[in-house]
Amino acid sequence: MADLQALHDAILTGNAAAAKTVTEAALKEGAAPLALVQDVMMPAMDEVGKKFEANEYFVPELLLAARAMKASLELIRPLLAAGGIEPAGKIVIGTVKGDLHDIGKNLVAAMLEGGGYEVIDLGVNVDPAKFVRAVKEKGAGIVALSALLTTTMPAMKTTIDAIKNAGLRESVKIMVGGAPVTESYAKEIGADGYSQNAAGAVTLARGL
Ligand code: B12
Repeated sequence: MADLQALHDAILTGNAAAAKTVTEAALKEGAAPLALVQDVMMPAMDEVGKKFEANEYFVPELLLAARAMKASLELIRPLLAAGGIEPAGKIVIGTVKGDLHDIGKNLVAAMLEGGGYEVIDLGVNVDPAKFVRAVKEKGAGIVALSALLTTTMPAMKTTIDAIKNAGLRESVKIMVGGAPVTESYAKEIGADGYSQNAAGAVTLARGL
């Protein structure tokens, strides 16, 4: 039985090699990929965040933890994406301007791919104009915006406004998410939907 506490600890201590080894072992033993993410890895990341708030961790520790999480996710992501059957539409996704956090966004992208969507991932720190261009060029039906900082949440509104000003608001649905984002904030900025997590993002996209 793979030691899931070891996976938790590997992320908490930023040990990418250990995170990879334990993830490999757990998957080989039949662990559910999404459960590993939600029940082990995300709680470890939350603990990292708490240590950062308490001044026990600083940016280097955040970076190491993120690297360990990514090493593990590299193995998990293809499994999440493999679930899909019918092509359901095109989704443009990105982390908004000023924000470099992409672990959650990448998970959402993988789940949407798994849900049968073609996902166009614009990366991090994405300018509103780049979202507008991608919607036009790719003919996407949904735009998904991610923000992890309270200071970059307003860039979600700026992006929605840019889509409106380009005359595209009627042709796309916009969903938003990220740790500081709430349902009421989503409504306030004129988004069509919000989900707290990656699994919910697929259900949300279907609804939209
Ligand atoms: C890892 C990390 C980093 C890494 C990011 C590496 C990377 N490649 O992503 C690095 C070191 C670069 C970093 C930098 C900074 N960070 Co940081 N970081 C974190 C940390 C510890 C984890 C984030 C994470 O990956 N979580 C795991 C993923 C899976 O969860 P998630 O992102 O929330 O995503 C889920 C949901 O939110 C949702 N979701 C996400 N996006 C979307 C989109 C849609 C459409 C939908 C539907 C759903 C959805 O689904 C996802 C999966 O279920 C958090 C603390 C925390 N626990 O959140 C701090 C945190 C976000 N960071 C913080 C800060 C302050 C910073 C810095 C300003 C630090 C500094 N002084 O430089 C910089 C900012 C850099 C920038 N301009 O963006 C603060 C933010 C505080 C605030 N009020 O805004 C936090 C909360 C830490 C803290 N407790 O203080 N950080």
